[in-house]
Amino acid sequence: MKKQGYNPYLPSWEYIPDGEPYVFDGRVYVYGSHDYFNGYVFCMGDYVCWSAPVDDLTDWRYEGVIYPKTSDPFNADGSMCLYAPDVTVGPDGRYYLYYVLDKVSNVSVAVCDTPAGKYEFLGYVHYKDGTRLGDRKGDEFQFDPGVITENGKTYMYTGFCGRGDKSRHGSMCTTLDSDMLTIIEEPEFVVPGIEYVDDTELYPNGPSFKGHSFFEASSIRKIGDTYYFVYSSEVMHELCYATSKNPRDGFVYGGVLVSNCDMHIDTYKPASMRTAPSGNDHGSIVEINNQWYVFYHRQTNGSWFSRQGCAERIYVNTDGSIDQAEITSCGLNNGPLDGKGEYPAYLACHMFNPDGSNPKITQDGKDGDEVYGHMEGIRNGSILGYKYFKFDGTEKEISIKTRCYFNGEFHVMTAWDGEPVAKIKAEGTNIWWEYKAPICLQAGVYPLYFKYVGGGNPQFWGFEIK
Ligand code: FUB
Repeated sequence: MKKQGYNPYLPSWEYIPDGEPYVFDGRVYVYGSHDYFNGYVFCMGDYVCWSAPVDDLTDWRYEGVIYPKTSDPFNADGSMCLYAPDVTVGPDGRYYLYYVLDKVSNVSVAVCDTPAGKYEFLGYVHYKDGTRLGDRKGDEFQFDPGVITENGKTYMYTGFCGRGDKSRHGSMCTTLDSDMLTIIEEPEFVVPGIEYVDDTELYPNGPSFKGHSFFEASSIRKIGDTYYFVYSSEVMHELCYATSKNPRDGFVYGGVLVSNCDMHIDTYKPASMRTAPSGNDHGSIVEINNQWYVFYHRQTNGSWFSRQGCAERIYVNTDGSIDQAEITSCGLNNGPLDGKGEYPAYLACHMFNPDGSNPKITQDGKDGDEVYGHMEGIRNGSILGYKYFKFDGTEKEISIKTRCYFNGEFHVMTAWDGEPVAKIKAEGTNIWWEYKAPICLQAGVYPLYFKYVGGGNPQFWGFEIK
């Protein structure tokens, strides 16, 4: 079968959340945290990197471990986790990796001559007198650095603001010298946390952020002469953006870029309905071959600690605004998937039960085992959705593979609340077993949904359309 782009865009056994995508020398590199399958906390792994050529976003290459967690002098025993990193190219053309450890409020910096080689620890971001940022009395908590370098200066955005915590004001911008470590302009609050949206003295544009105040995941990009600050808001599942012409001041709320449960999207469901597990989110935007994408992550394995990178196409309007992208199964495919073909269950972008809970995408084996993901937690009324496909009207048969104890039917629909276009009877087996039914589809572009009607708990490997 022709290679296509999917969500998640990396193999289903890879768990890279907090993705920061960049194009360097004709390849897209994604820097992120490293979760484990069945992880019991966030970010249990070393930093690894993946890249793809800009002209084939289906061809991802594993670049290997770029930074072991024990490389940081504060973490020689490996007892802390590497949280969401970001990378920027310094004035010397080298690549600088910024991150925090999960239990330390200091920003660490590592450096490498190439985008995905072995990064070496360089130092901690510090004031001119050598005091580390985060250690000086009055310094606010340092978290999730997002960086951009221009004209010898690096603007670094950090912060984490929880509801009810008045000690946290918002995301702050700290300017660093060309050595990539020394502070030349002290932290300035740029986007308000939930406790300070109404503080117009601190944030003249604060009220524009109401309902979407800064929570975490600072990330920064520039389009033309405008800075786009991308962040995860107080509701966590959404990535929002704010814009300004000045990197240290004047940010105004722009909108939601994506929500990992498709909240707010009202084209195929009520705006408030969640069609996928909702959890924390982190990512950014990138232009690849003249097209813009938002990278974000989804919650896998029924857990917050096994997150996977996804991406959607976005469109920058002529006024600079960006509309919210729908979550899909297509990822970087730049269009719908082929109507005929075999599709593994883990490509589901929608999964929900009648009571609002969610079936889960999971995998057999242990972390690192290269086996395709499948779906579990399915019960009577569960709906699994895949979008979009381009059907040509010649499709004749649909088959599914299932296993486990159950007895029922999978209703195939082209809308989550639509009428079945096929019904596939299936029953429990010990191994993956195939069941088929004839199908007749109109030519066009639309999703496919599978609704389970019956008893027991089938596990779902995926489907094939011929
Ligand atoms: O991945 C660990 C933490 O979870 C990140 O630092 C946050 O942004 C959130 O995604």
